[in-house]
Amino acid sequence: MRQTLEELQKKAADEIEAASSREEFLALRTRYLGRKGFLTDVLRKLKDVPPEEKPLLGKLSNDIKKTISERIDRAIEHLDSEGKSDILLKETIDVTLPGRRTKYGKIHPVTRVMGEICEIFSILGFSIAEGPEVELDYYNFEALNIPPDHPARDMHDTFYVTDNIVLRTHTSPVQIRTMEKQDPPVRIISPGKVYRPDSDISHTPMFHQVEGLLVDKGITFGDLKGVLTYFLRHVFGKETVLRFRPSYFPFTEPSAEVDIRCVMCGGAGCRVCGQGGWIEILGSGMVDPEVFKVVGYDPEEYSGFAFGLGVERIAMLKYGISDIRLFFEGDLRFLEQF
Ligand code: 2NM
Repeated sequence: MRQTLEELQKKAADEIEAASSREEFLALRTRYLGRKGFLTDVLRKLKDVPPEEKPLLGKLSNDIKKTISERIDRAIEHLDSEGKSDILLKETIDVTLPGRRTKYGKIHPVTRVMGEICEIFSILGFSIAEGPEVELDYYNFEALNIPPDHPARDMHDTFYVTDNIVLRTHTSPVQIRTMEKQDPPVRIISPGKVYRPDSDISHTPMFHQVEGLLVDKGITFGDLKGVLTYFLRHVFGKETVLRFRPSYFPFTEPSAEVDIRCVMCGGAGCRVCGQGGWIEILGSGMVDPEVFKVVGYDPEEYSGFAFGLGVERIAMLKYGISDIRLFFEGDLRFLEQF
């Protein structure tokens, strides 16, 4: 019996020595110490040995059991800590490596030009007014001296929502709404989206406009010229040459369109200016007395000027972009350049 026990101890020691994985150690524990294990088997036979040998053999088998159990425990513990240091080694970070570059977004060129325009007018004391893009026919047309069947309605085709509701074709309705609510002096610009069913290299069904309105006592066409000259020289450079050309709008009288000397050819004639040497940049005029009457201003007491411009058009000229649709395609190769 003693010999069996000693052989068992030797065999267990060898097998523990040879094992290397957690699974193997656990299997060894079952094989030697489990309910049907070798050692349990031997211990069961202890009842058949002579009584005088029992204490010694009992102690020996308990010692062996304890030793095997401890060795397996230690081996597993060792394995665990080795595993942890393996992980720690593998997860080491080299803090001297350069970081990954973050891709920053860019401000959309239309947003950027719109911001620049607002900035210039805010220096001149204009504040920003906003209003709905889905607008009543009344504010979009009628209050602006454009009655139903007026030929000026053909000037801008319109998206109709219902008989009397439209997608605004310009931001002038914001100025009507402002004048309805507020007595003069008024000094506002209204930036925002407007809608017209056009589509080609210079028109999209939605585009951005900034309109301006200044009303006070004694405002003249000279004020209009001064403000618009200041504005355009800030956008296109202080040497910019301007031309005020008579025009017509239903809501202004007199009306003028403002041209700048072609930014591409300097006036010699090119593709951008259609060989004319001038580029039309905005529409303007003295607010028609009929519009003042609609909002309850006395045209004998007050006068004012208004203007409107397309933001994409200005951005195209500023950055030399030939197709307006590039602004709306979301192509990063285009957008990243701004
Ligand atoms: C333009 C050209 C000329 C304009 C007029 C008004 C209002 F509401 F005061 F009558 N707002 N905007 C106006 C005048 C707009 O855009 C080409």
